[in-house]
Order: sequence, then structure tokens, then C-alpha cells
Amino acid sequence: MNEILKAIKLAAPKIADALKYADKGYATSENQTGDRQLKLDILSDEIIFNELKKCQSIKAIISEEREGADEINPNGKYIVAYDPLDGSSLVDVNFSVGSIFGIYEGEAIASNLKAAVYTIYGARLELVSALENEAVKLYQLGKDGEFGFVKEIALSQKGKLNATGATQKGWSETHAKLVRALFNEGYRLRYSGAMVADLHQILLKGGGLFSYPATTDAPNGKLRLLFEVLPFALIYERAGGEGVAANGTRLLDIKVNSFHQTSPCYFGSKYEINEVKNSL
Ligand code: AHM
Ligand code: MG
Repeated sequence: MNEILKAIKLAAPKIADALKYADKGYATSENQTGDRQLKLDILSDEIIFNELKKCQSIKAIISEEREGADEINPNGKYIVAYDPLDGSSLVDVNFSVGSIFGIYEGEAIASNLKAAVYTIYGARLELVSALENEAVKLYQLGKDGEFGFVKEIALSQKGKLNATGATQKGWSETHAKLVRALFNEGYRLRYSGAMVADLHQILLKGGGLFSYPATTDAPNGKLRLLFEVLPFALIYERAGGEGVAANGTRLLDIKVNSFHQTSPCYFGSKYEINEVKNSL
């Protein structure tokens, strides 16, 4: 596990550098989900892949930007699934984006998720980890090129922020009512369009709700289980919050049938997730 964390710590500064200086234009390709790829999506994927493939403990690697699983070491213990550049549609406007990693032992299914890590490329390069049996920890890249420990992250029982995605005209009435009820209670709207940044904000401000609901045109939502939804579900649970699907099911209990499977998702502190459950 340490070896994987080290590989992530080597890859992240290279991506942060690429975001500053590399070509921000589109590539001519699409990824597995049909999203148009930026050259930076492809470059970030290569940077991470090249570091992870050196790890003896990794059996296979799954990326948002690749079709199947890449087998690395037949005797490796872990499968690492990652989104190399989450929120990349915001690169052109210089918003914060990130990379998300789920570390699975054996098969890549929710119950095997052992650890989750994300990095956020903002004014600072930060890394948040939830390793096996550990609290959620925040690190920051220092001038010396090392990630220094900043603090442990824990959610309050109730927050103040409400971040909800997707096209509103496609929301269900249940979702629209929930969002309205939170605003009526005094919650503030915060939504950048990069889940890493939006979920990071809620974690560090103590709580709130992030939701990416089912819509009429995407009944299974947009966000992908293996490398977006499940890693954050683990981090939110470890921080004292919860992650649930549209029907209130715990995200970490969802059956994963395919690498690019999506699910509607709600992440938050206890109070807001109770509101989600009560709204059903
Ligand atoms: P990406 O991995 O291609 O960047 O897509 C995922 C992103 C999330 O970061 C974000 O929450 C969501 O897509 C935003 O979608 P929308 O604009 O539909 O709200
Ligand atoms: Mg993403």
C-alpha cells in the first residue's frame, strides 16, 4: 500500500506541472464513456500509469481513460482504479481539478475497496488519503518537494453547503424538493463542476451535501463507481459522513458489474444524508 501511495506522490507533482505548462487543447479521441478527451486527460493518464506500473503490489490497473484492465503483476495484491484528471472540462477556466484513486484488494468490487486517495491541483497541491484502518488525512506539497502532513479531516454532524450537479430540467421532483428544502433551511450553493474540488470543499468546511442525481437522460447518473463514487464514499464514511445512492442504499454496498458503471450519488455529513433518506 505504501508503495502505491509513493507512486501517487510521484505522479501528482508531474500532473500539477503539466496543468501549468502543457497544451490545454483537445485531442482527437474520446474516452470509454464517450467524453471528448483533452491532451491533458491523456497525459495525466500516462503519468499515473507509468508510476503505478512500477509497483510490485499491483495486479491490474483500471483507468477512466482506458477500456479494460491492464494486467501488471499476476501475483500482485491490489487493483488500482483511477480517474487521472477529474473535472478536466474546467481546465480552460483555470479551476481546481484532481485525480482520484480507489485501491481494491483482489477483485475490483465495492466490498474490496481498501483505501482511497485523491489529489487536488489548486493554488496548492494537496493530497487526501483514507488508507486501511486510518483516519482521513490531508497533506500538502512543500517547497522541498515532499508531501507534509497537515491535519486529519473529520466532518461535523451538519454543514452549510449544498452542491448538486446535472441538468436541472432532468431532475426528479424528489431531488428538486430535497435541494429546495436545504436552500430554504439556509444552505448555500457551491458547485464548481469538478467533484474533487466540490467534495474537498465540503470535507474541509465541515459538512454539507454533494449530489449527482439520476436524470431523465441519465437514469444511472454520470459519475463512475470504481474511480469516482466508491473512493469518495470510503473517504466520506471514514470522515464520519455517509455516501448513498438515489434509493438510500449505501454506495459501498452497490454491486459493480462493469468497469465504467455509473450511479447516482449523495455524499454528506450525517444530517444531510438523513434528509436524503427522509426525502424518499
Ligand atoms: P470528468 O471525470 O470527465 O471530469 O467528469 C466528472 C465531472 C465531475 O467532476 C463533476 O461532478 C461532474 O462531472 C460535473 O458534471 P455536470 O456538469 O453535469 O454537473
Ligand atoms: Mg471524473
